[in-house]
Amino acid sequence: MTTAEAATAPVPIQSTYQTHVADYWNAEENPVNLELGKLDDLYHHHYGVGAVDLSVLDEPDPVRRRERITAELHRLEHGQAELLAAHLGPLSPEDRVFDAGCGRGGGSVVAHLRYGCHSDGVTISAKQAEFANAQARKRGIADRVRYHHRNMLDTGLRSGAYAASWNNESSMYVELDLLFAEHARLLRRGGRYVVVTGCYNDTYGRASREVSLINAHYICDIHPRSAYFRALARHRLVPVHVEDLTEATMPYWELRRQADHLVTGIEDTFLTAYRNGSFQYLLIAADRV
Ligand code: GPP
Ligand code: MG
Repeated sequence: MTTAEAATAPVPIQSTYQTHVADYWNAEENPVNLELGKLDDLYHHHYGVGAVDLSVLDEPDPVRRRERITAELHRLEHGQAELLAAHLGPLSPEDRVFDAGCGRGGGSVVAHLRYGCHSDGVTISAKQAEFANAQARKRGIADRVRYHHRNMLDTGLRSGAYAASWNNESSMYVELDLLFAEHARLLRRGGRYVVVTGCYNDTYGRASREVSLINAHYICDIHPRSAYFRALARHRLVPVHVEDLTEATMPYWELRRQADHLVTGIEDTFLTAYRNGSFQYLLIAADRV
């Protein structure tokens, strides 16, 4: 058997909320995701980190300007995916990883290219799973990188079969206790879990207006920072590295808000949320003990 599936697990009966989330992702065709992904067939559904080359905004030729902004945003998103992947290792080509909420599949490809490992990605959107599998076939890696149309809370994948797993901006769609119970089940002892997430800042108080607007925009439910650590501890996941990426992601949003051909309308809300201290962009790496 080349896959860690115990059996063919259909998408379990899901809540009305989960159906609406799936509807969103089945319909989603934002240029900010498709135009960036097209550049090298790495389709990401997360934001970027790192310093921006602002000279792209001064490009005099309007067509070239658009191209350079698109490429710069993609470079920053790719940098985020590489940062997450770096925390999964070391891994060998025999190892298997689990990509929870895999979207159009970019993160699993990044992990595979870095480590040669097998990957199972899970998405609640049939369309995303189909798209991601087509990309893996096109790259000739479909025997090692597979995407499944399933619920990440109840994957049907094999217990203890995974050396590493992650959520890249997908944990705000689910109850953390259910999510971490599934990661703890799938990870072998000593395995590594990584989450990159937007969370609301407990020191601010409760969810700010901007956090609520982000929730409404994506149909998600952003958790407070504290909820992550409580839930990880309840599920034998012990943080080994915590990084506040808030400063590192703000340049991405500064550039994205000026990318007229790519904006979705949520850009200023993210910047305000980060600036008023109500929202944080966080990476947590944890060991499964
Ligand atoms: C980005 O996906 C992430 C989410 C939708 C989850 C919400 C994330 C938070 C940090 C709150 P995307 O790349 O599809 O979004 P967009 O279309 O805006 O680029
Ligand atoms: Mg995006």
